[in-house]
Amino acid sequence: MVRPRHRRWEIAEREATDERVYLDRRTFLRDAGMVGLGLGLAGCNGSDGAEAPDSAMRGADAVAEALRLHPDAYPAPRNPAYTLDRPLTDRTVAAAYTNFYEFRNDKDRIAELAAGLTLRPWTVTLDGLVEQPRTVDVDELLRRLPVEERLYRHRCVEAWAMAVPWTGMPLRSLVELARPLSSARYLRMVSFMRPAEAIGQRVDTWYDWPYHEGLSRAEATNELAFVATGIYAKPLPPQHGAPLRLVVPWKYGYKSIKSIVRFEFVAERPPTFWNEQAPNEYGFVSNVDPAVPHPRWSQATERMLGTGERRPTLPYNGYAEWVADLYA
Ligand SMILES: Nc1nc2c(c(=O)[nH]1)N[C@H]1C(S)=C(S)[C@@H](COP(=O)(O)O)O[C@H]1N2
Ligand SMILES: [Mo]
Repeated sequence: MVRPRHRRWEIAEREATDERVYLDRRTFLRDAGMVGLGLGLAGCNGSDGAEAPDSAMRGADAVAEALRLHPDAYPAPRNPAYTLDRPLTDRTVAAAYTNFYEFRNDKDRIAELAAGLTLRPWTVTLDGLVEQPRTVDVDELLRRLPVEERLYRHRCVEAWAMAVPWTGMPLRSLVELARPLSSARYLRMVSFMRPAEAIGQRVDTWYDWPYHEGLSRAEATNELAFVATGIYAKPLPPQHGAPLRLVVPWKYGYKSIKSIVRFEFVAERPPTFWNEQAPNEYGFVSNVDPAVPHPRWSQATERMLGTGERRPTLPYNGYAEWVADLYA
């Protein structure tokens, strides 16, 4: 997405790559059960310190468990209000072409690396300017809030696009559960911080981890704003942002923060991950707009994943009817 500007005290790209190979090897040793036996590499403990509990699950096991626990959610009833003007993107193509900087700053092997992220147990904290801060387990959320399927377009700022079925709940239902105070004008969302499991968080130290994003309260409670727990009628695979991620289809993809652990209500507009990296390239609002080019490329058209078809970019990614009022 963006080549970070290295500062002098930061790790050189060459060393970073070496460490990534090294860490990949450690992940392999752990998966093979060798780290605990003292056969692994020493001196490489994650700074989060927390050892995963015995019930912890990762990758395909966690996905299978989510499916077993929520048979009514996958598949969920499709909400007919959201229709597509293009065919659905092939599931395997979407699964193989993902941005997830916690693992890599390119798209190679993200699925494989993200499979090492512990997905259960997973709790979400709802706090900040709320009546009563609370922490809920993601399975509890799925039991409490009705889930539905929605077909949405997705547009990355890199000019690729896809069309996918998400399963989840309106963000608004989560906001209502949190009961924010009237002083809460923005919602800040934060991803996990687990350098021991996410190689990018150890190696790509020039980013301000954990990944963090934000919406105005009006955006967060717009009916389009969605929290996905599934895709293609199955629980999210790790690389798509399991166990739950934001989907705001009228904005560039980087606003749709993955693997969220915290929803914090705040009074002021919060700093956001990409805006801090490159403020001239990535704004806070970041609505899809064919008329505003990225400094290095045009946003007038987009390329569909899988087919390579070029389509004109639509204002608000085609969702003006829902959201244009918010910016009038
Ligand atoms: N935590 C986190 N969320 C993230 C990202 C990321 O690197 N880390 N990348 C964003 C970008 S740039 C895009 S385009 C979408 C990609 O979602 P997908 O992999 O499900 O297509 O996730 C967004 N959410
Ligand atoms: Mo993106």
